[in-house]
Amino acid sequence: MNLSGALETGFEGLTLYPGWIDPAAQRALVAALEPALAVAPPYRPLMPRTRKPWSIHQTNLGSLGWLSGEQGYFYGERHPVNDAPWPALPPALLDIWSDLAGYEAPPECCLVNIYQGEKARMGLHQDRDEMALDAPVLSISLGDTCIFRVGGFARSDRTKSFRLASGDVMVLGDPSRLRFHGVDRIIPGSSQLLETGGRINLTLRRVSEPAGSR
Ligand code: MD3
Ligand code: FE
Repeated sequence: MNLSGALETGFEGLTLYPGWIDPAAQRALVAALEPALAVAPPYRPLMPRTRKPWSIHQTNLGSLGWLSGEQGYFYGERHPVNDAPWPALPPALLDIWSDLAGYEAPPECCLVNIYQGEKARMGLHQDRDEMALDAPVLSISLGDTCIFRVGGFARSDRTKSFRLASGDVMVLGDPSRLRFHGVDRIIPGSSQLLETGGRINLTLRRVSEPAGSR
């Protein structure tokens, strides 16, 4: 698909590329994730204040992983359970970033969010733990379709809902980078990609300002 496949979302800087990753490439991505998830097994993060487990499982790929723990939200170089360094970013993910991010430096983090079952969701939040806020966030959806919600810059601002299906890529850049967003629910059985059902979201982020910038 070319860039004209991009869909206007009504929010400047927020672009949806429906079906950007074709079915064969989606299967290849899932196959590339398998050995990485063996090195960095998905775990259930804990909410910083309440220490309640999230409804989803997470893990990371890349030089820095996004973590949620008693200390709050932060980036770290090692898996919180097995202390191993995160596995490398698969070349296919670096290619998608080069094609769509329009940013001079590669991503440092791929947060893997795994939604399994009726209760899996992600509450309304902002992505603001990165120093490179000039870099976009790139989100890849695999497996079951989700109902995704985007709002404004305050939690109480009105929101708009979208569906994200398997193979869709979304780019969240300036001036939408700090919009509130969340995942309301997954539509069970909407994709056959994952043997176990559910949805995998891959969120690519640049964390640190590239050397020599500014
Ligand atoms: C809109 N993940 O990991 S990705 C996250 O589908 C996260 O699992 C969701 O939010 C998921 O932080 C949504 C899409 C996304 C990411 C960042 C955004 C949408 C965004 C930043 C601003 C606006
Ligand atoms: Fe987010």
